[in-house]
Amino acid sequence: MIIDLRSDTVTLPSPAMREAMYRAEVGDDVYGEDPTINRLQELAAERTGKEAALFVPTGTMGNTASVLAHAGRGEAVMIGDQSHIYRYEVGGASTLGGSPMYVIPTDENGMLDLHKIETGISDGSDEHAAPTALLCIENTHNRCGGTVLNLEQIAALAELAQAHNVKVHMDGARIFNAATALGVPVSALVQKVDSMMFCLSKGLSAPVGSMVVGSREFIHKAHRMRKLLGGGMRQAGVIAAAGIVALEQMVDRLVEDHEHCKQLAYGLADYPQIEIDVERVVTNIVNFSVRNAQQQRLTHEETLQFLAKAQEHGVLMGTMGEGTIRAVTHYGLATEDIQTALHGIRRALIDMQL
Ligand code: TLP
Repeated sequence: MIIDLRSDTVTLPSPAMREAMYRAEVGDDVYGEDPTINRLQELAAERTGKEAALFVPTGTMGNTASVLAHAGRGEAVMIGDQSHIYRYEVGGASTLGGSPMYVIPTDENGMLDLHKIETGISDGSDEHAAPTALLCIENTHNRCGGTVLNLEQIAALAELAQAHNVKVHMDGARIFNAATALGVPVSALVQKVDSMMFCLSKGLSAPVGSMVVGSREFIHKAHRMRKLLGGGMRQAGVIAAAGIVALEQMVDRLVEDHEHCKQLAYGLADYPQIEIDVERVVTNIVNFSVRNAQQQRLTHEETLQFLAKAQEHGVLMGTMGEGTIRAVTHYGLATEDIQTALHGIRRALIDMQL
């Protein structure tokens, strides 16, 4: 049996989702006539406390449509160097939108430096600099190990941006994990941002789909950008039906994924070869690295060998580069699976003579 900890994107739809997909009432969404999509969009807007929502096939399309809707050609997008939008979305803002990305460092908790933001914002008065239109933030933060931005941090970022007439977009692919960890409603976490994308297809376990939320006016623009990106989807109520189940039934169980992640982190911390900070594990992602007998962190090549060994022992994990390994807990994993995964990892360490 394989225990797949590569991502929460590997989750399979729940039986209730399959049933809902089978029974979904559908229509042509390009005419706005798919009742299931319309219901999902209303539900997403309501849960996040925003005026309107748009169903998109992927998180990447949701972020890209949002950035294109906020920032015009020649207007800069300010963004953290560890963010998903900057690292993993093929530079959409720049390649498609003609927006330069102004990159600032992300700290280890996914927070951006307020001073760097303030000094980096351009209001357009200097003809040498592209005026700043947008600040992008990420919550939870993927590369930082599922860390969470709290209400005060979000308020500080949003108020600073607003004071300079800069919009804020939140990549909230895992915002329900953030809300679970903080014990606050998602609506509170997005109240001060202009737009947010969240994924139905990660911890919430839907097979496909993400949502963009914001004001009615913004969603109208994002809709146009979705069209530009080829995202008109016709009878997609078949997949939106699973999204409704995701929002109605899969949010409250995220706490289980967080407990499993802590259990995994504490188990890993017992192995002397593993370098890990269990205190930083607050949601469903754990980052760690492996050290050899000389206390040196494994190189990228050695890390790949370790991951291949772990796979031989039934555990799949991923690498974030520079010797960092990522494991993600999710729906479909039981407490026993975490123990089994820990055994598999231990056997891989022994095989590698670490
Ligand atoms: N992240 C995926 C893949 O990049 C590997 C993962 O396994 O974590 N924002 C954040 C913070 C994300 O983590 C992801 C996906 C996205 C956006 C993009 O979502 P999709 O994959 O639906 O385009």
